Amino acid sequence: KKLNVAVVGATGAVGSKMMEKLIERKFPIASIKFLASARSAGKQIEFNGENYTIEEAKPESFEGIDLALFSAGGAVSEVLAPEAAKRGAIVIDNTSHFRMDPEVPLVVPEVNRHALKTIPKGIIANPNCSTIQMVAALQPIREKFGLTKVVVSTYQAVSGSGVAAIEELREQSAQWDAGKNVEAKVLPVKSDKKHYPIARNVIPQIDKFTDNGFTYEEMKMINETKKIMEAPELKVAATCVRVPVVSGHSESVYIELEQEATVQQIFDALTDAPGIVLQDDIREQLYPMPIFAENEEPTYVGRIRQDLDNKKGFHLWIVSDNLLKGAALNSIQIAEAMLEDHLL
Ligand code: A2P
Ligand code: 11C
Repeated sequence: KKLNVAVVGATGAVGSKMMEKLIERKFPIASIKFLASARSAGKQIEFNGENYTIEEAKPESFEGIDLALFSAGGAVSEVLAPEAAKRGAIVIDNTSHFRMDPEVPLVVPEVNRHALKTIPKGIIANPNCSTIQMVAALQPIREKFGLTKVVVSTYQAVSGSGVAAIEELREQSAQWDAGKNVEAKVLPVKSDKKHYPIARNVIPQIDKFTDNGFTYEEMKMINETKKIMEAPELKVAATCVRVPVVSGHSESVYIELEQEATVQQIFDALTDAPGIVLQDDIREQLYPMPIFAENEEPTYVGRIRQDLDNKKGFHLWIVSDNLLKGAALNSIQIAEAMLEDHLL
């Protein structure tokens, strides 16, 4: 079966990776259109050796579309995802807008593929990038030993904040090297009051602050993990930090299991787990890093250690390309799973 596909936000950091993955994974496409804002309408975009004209995303753009991949920000999804669904498209939405809606499945296929069977609104949410790689790595461990607690600190790449943040890091690095003033306009959050340089810095703020002192990014990791794992009782805490890396989110994760386990048993649980590559040999100084993960599909896990005070406690280091497994790849994998299960 071939599908009529629309990519919304085609000019963005995630949209362009979606295009790459559609080609690389030979996704069955009958027709495809590329949508963005009015600013891009009329410009040419290349896909699989052919030129296409970018169109402004409007409700009518979705007539006849079977699959709409959204990555143009929450405000665009809020308005246009229901319009696409109303016209019969299945929407896979990369923004946070619908994720906590009980009628919208929030899916990482390796963890909760079964949730794709019921799509009351015609909309499926793709989780936050830092959540996806964490739950993908923890699920195989959880299946064997149970999971009661997760404490994570992230080291997140600037591409998570879009094309403008990637450019900002490049410009600031050049400004530093030229001995000029470093200008900050985008990070940590474009719409927040203050901006700080990311070049030669780390910023302990991703997204705005909520009323409880955690940021929205931290609350996304907490709430989305519980929803995807269908575990409201799971204890989760997160501290999310931006680092001057272009692509590849890293995470230091402490977990507590229901049952005692050994490091070897954790290794065994992760070996051959879908989408996971164990990268853990300290004698060879082998551990996951963004430079290994960039442009790669797997989630890499290493530095696995048993806690020194708690036999049920383990420390892990998890790295994945935030634009791939964290966004574009996971979205395409959702669509592939639906095709396989005859749901699309
Ligand atoms: P455009 O390039 O026309 O602004 P990123 O996350 O990398 O910043 O990319 C955001 C994506 O969302 C871009 O493709 C951008 O298109 C798109 N976008 C932004 N605003 C709108 C809008 N109002 N309607 C449709 N697409 C939009
Ligand atoms: C970041 N995780 O790295 C964010 C980007 O909810 O989809 C994705 C935000 C989201 O900035």
